[in-house]
Amino acid sequence: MNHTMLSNTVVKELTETASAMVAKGKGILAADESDPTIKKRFDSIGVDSTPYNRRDYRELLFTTPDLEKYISGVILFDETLRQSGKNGVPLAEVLSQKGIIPGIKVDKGLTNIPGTREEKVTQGLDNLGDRLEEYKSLGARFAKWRAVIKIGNHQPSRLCLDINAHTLARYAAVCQQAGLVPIVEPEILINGPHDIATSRTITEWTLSKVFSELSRHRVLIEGMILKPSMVTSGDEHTDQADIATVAETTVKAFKRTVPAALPGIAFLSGGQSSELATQHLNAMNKIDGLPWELSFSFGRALQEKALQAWKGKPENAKDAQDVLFHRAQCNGAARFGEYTRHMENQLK
Ligand code: 5MM
Repeated sequence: MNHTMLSNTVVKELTETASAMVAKGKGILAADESDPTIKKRFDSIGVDSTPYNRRDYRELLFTTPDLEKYISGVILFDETLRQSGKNGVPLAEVLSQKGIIPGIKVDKGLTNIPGTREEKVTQGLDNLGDRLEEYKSLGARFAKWRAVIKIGNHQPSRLCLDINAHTLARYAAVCQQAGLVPIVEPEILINGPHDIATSRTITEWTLSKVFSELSRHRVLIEGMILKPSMVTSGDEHTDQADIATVAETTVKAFKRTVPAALPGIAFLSGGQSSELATQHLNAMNKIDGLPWELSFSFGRALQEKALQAWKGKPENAKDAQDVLFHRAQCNGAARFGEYTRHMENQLK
């Protein structure tokens, strides 16, 4: 039987938090870039990646007026959860005061799997329970763990999928025991010359293994969120599948492999342009009879344009916030299948 070790109170808390994370018309902002990733982002606008600049940038994002209309939760990096804004209020509290749920990335990055051609497994299970207790005391109500699967010549290997599915399920079970909702993120990279059919096959294979392990580890499906890649052509494939095909193929693959008990699927953007990620989400939400909420948990597709507008200059803060608000609003509309290209010209 599932989740026998969780008390009724914890089951209720997990279920309610998970549903709030995928509330209609809203999605999750992924702002949990690790130090090397945020450095790369800051390099692109010529800003030094210091703790102060990272704090200023993330405070700017979180204090965007009315962000809570379209953003249900924010994924933070360890450093950010420990930082306070300029007025001394912890950034996690800045979010909770707006009704946005703070969450925390708890994985510790990737390492090679010996015996494979540089396939990766995610690290961070050691002492995870203790770390979660601390994160909870700092205000986090959900967690995130990202596994990375690469499509290539004879890749992913069975070993890579087995290890990552097992690790994701171990992480999810430990989170729920600590009372935090796990976001389970098996990212299938967009990189490569593969076609959309290959992407669908690998997605179905991955998701079926992940849910089989989640069930084996007695994870409460109603108290978790899945954060997957959309099913697209590889970015080097010459004949890119169109928006309708991506939407239909993605929904078909998920219907085959994802239990209806799951409250929601919050897609990552994975290197798609901001507009295309929104268009794909919108097209999926036009399809009738979906058993789960189809939402977003974008990093780049929400932040890219705001980062470019900011450029590290305090006088650009308002413009950057307007741009973030606008992207969140477009994705909020896509949650109902009501986004139109016309909305792109309606930046305030
Ligand atoms: C925001 O980026 C997250 C952290 O990445 P690193 O640990 O590599 O620094 C990342 O997990 C992100 O949450 C997902 O990849 C979704 O972001 P995108 O940009 O793909 O929507």
